[in-house]
Amino acid sequence: MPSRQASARYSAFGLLRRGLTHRDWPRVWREHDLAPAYDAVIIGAGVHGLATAYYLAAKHGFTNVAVLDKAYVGGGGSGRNTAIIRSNYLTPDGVRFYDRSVKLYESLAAELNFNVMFSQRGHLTLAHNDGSLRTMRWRAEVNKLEGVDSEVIGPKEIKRLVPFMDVSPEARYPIMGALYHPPGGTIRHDAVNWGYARAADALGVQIHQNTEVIGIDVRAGQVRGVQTNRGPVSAPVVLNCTAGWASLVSAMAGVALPISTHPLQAAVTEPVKMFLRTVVVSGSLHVYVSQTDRGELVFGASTDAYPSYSMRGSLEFTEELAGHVLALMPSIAKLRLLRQWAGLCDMTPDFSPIMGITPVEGFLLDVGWGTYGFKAGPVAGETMAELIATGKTPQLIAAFDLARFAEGRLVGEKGAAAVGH
Ligand code: PYC
Repeated sequence: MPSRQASARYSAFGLLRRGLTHRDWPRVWREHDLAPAYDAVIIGAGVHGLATAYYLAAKHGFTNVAVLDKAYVGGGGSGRNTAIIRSNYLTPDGVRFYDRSVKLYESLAAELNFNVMFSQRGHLTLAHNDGSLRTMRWRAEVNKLEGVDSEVIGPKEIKRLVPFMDVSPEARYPIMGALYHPPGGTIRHDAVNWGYARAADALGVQIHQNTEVIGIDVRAGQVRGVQTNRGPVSAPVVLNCTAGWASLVSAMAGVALPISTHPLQAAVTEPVKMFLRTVVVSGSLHVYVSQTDRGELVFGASTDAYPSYSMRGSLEFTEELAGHVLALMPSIAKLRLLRQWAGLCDMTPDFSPIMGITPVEGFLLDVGWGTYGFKAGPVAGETMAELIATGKTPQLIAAFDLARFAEGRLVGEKGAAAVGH
């Protein structure tokens, strides 16, 4: 929890006074000189790195921690996703893990004293053929066994939830059913990043923006620290929490990762009156959509087919997205797209993350987050903080270790992690 002093800085009275006078707003997180040594260095100031720093300080009393980012807080995947939260995965390992994240998100606003705008509006994954329907049933059964609220529903119930959807057999891609997951929904991703950053800062963690790691020091099989564009820093623990550059950063420590990096594009329309309450996903049509509180429709699709570090939008994406969306929702043909953007997705062979120890002692991983990283931020932070503080791998992430690729223990999550890949 934030300290009493920090809470006073953000009290309701303080908020009112500053709101009325527009003066004396405290910095949400501070700037610091880079110290020569820390107990732990976290690379990447996205939701994973910031959450790890926060839980290290809040739950384990570790505050001599630096979070380094080559750009700015939440400027990578944490600010470029479509902010969907859910736990309706396919494998028991996946379901348990993401369910813990949903639980942490449910109490996050109170925990951080920051409105993260979590809206549990329900999540629908449509099935347009027998194969998809079978996978939805499979997911629903695994979800129920793990205590997660999910069920397969038919066209009548879908129509009740999304009245404008054409659920008739005459639709171009008839909807045979859907996996309905009531606890799923959307969140305000920037607020989550800022909330964790503010709370970690208040507990004494140092956040260093514009601080690029350019080398990782390893001697006798043990990590010793990092080289940065602002000078060297020593630390017995270095955690790679990057997305997009995870394999390049790990290579600095001599650790090879089975990751290929692909851009994922998304787009948003002009705002219109609220008409879509639930999140709607169609794997077959490679599209997912939700409506924000401002009324914009946020769309995403599959990752670009080729590996790249480029974060630009493309006309091919817009054309394909429009075609797929209109097959599902012909009535929105006149809506105009306002913006499109891209984030980088580190894809692993089994569509599951890589978390935990590496052959280099003290060099830890929280990477390989594909298209599912934002929703895992809180649980990744909680479990990585526990690993750093106790030296023991929490059971919740044991299945996601790096060694699984060499030992043939893949966590086949493609049927639920992938949105049309
Ligand atoms: O897994 O829910 C998801 C997701 C949404 C956007 C990209 N992935």
